[in-house]
Amino acid sequence: METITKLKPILRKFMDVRSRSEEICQPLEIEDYVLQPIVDVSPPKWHLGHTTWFFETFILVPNFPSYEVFDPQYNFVFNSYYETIGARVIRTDRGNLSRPSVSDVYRYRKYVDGKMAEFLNSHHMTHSIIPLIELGLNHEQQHQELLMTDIKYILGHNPLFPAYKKDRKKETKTSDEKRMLHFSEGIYEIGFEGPGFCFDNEMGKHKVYLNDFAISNHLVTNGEYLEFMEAGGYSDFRYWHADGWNWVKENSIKSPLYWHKIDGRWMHYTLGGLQEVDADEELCHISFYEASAYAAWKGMRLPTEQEWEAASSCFSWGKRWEWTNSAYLPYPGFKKEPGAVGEYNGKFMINQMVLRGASVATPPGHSRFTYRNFFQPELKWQFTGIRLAKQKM
Ligand code: AVJ
Ligand code: FE
Repeated sequence: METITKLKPILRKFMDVRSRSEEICQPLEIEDYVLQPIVDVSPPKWHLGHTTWFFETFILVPNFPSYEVFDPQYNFVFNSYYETIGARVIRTDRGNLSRPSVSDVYRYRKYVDGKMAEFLNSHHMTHSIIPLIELGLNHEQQHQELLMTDIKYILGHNPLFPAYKKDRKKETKTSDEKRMLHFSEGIYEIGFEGPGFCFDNEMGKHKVYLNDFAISNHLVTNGEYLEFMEAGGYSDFRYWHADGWNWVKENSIKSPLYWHKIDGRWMHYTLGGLQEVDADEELCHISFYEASAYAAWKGMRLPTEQEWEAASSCFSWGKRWEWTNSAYLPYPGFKKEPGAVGEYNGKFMINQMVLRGASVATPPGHSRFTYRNFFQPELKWQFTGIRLAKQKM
């Protein structure tokens, strides 16, 4: 057997990413692995299986002739949305599966990891396959973030508010002095330019014209958002989009997700358990509708994704995904890859908003300033926050 130090870099990276997903699940009890409390939350067990299925389906089956699939039925359970790959369990039913069991899924991971190691050391592993492996690894990292988000939702909607990790340390607060950063109108370059990995939705690099704008160097805090709540922000239609206003009324929305008023004090569920809301901490878990309404109440707006990208080297980011005022659309010259991986991003470029940055749940090194995350405007279970912008007068 080779020693760890002699592993190929790609195999080392593979093992690091794969083991991280399992580490995230370490604090869970078996029962936590199976729940799907809302359609957007997938059971942790499903994330572990689906990311494994991705390597099996897109790397091993097409490229490793001796490979035998672990279980031919798994394709139906762990295919997320690839029409090219065929029929699958409907998304709302992911939480109704007691089988494959958690231990089956861990055995599946071990089997595929072993075969991937064999494959990466074999002559079947060629240079042209590297981008697909990078995609598989970045895909698993995206699911690591989703795992954290979904675990928080599962535990945070249990009436006992169990902590994910009791000794979880509190987030550090930003100490930068708050101010608006001013940018002059002109041509800016947007999009990814190598080297390294990026998703297809970040390509290709292109020019945009931006008018003068100002963007905040900090994120909105809980205390600032509380002022909006106490000023009646949730009951004044003037700040809301029509869709947002309907959503507030239909769902009786009154606060960010995980907030509870207990004995007259605002508490919120955190991965360390229920805690008092800290006024100085960056606000988290709000929808695009809320972000947008808050900005309107302030007499400002959200930045566009192009403004955000152009300004991003001048502020710190990475603790909250930041809602932008940009619809998730293809960049000029966007091309879908042929085959199933062409379904990865492109077909979702409708009815979603772009988020920029990264969050406390993002694996280190996974994001970059050109990264485009995207969700529907009413979703608030991701670690989302608000950065304000305005036109320079
Ligand atoms: C980029 C986070 C919106 O959640 O579907 C996972 C990530 N893509 N598997 C999503 C993703 C394929 C994607 N988001
Ligand atoms: Fe996926």
